[in-house]
Amino acid sequence: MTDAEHAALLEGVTAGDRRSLARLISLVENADPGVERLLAELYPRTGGAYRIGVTGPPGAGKSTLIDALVATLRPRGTKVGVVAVDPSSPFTGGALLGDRVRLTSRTPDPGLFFRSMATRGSLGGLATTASEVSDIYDAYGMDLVFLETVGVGQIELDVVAASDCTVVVLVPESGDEVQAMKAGLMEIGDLFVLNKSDREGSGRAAREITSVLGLREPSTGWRPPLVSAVARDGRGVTEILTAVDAFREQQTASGEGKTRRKRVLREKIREVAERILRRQLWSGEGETALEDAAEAALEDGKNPYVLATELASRLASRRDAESSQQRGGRS
Ligand SMILES: Nc1nc2c(ncn2[C@@H]2O[C@H](COP(=O)(O)OP(=O)(O)OP(=O)(O)O)[C@@H](O)[C@H]2O)c(=O)[nH]1
Ligand SMILES: [Mg+2]
Repeated sequence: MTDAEHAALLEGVTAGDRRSLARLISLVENADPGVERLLAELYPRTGGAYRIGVTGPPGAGKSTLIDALVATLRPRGTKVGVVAVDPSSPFTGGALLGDRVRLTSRTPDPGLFFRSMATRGSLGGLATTASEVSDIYDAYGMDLVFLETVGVGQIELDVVAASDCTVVVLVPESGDEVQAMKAGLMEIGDLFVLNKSDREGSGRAAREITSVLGLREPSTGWRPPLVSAVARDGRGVTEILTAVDAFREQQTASGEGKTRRKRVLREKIREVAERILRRQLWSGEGETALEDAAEAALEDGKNPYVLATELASRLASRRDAESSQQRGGRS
């Protein structure tokens, strides 16, 4: 990318141009080598967007809930970006609840953007990519970012760990499982939603979930509330937004939000630094040396563990030499 293209792209994103937004997100997803510089230049524009992670068992209604939230938030003027990791159902942009709100006009809404990402094929580490996409939304001018992921594995949990507030969506059928889930989902939620409350058994499930939540030690002065919802009809949405606001205020007042933010930043810096190092390692002769090592292992029966150890120290000393050269060049 030329400097002019680079500048035009950044200009486009901060001016609210959707095509620039989509383009930059693609560069981040592909872990394009120039992307750290672009993100670094965007960073001063961030800080305005609140990030809400939405997780829970498959099919709990996470996407439907985000759609319902969007249908309530957009008419209020709140600008929303959504990142969904491996969604099996499409987002409607609130259009399903379009009887109440008209979001189905032909011109795309500049204050709403959805992006889906596949677990497989993300080159930069999924949690990092999701958090970088959030930064881009933030710089674009979004007020809220939703990160949707199925709460099943570590990668997914890492995604929500990078959010300011984590919403765990459960369904009445989860009632029997909550005891077992205590160690996982039940621990990461700042707010719990019992979706599909129109179904049988929702009262009992609500009591069970509440009792498990009651056991949780509110070490940070916040006891996660449970909100009953019927996402398909938009029921419970206002209550969820109120609870998020209350959490947000509590986090600011207690200083807990800052502690969390630091943890998120530490992980971000670690991940990006690792990505840069990895890219530098395998650039140029790194890749050739790797090819030679594989050849030696296969054809000459050399020990791959020994080869890897030798290669690692060669690459490390090459890096040292390069960086001292750079230092010398600059002074
Ligand atoms: N009865 C009932 N069904 C609902 C409700 N909310 C969502 N559903 C239905 O549940 C199904 C799954 O909803 P999704 O929003 O795709 O669920 P999800 O959690 O995003 O699913 P994954 O992304 O695949 O994990 C859909 O058929 C929805 O119409 C609700 O409040 N009540
Ligand atoms: Mg979904």
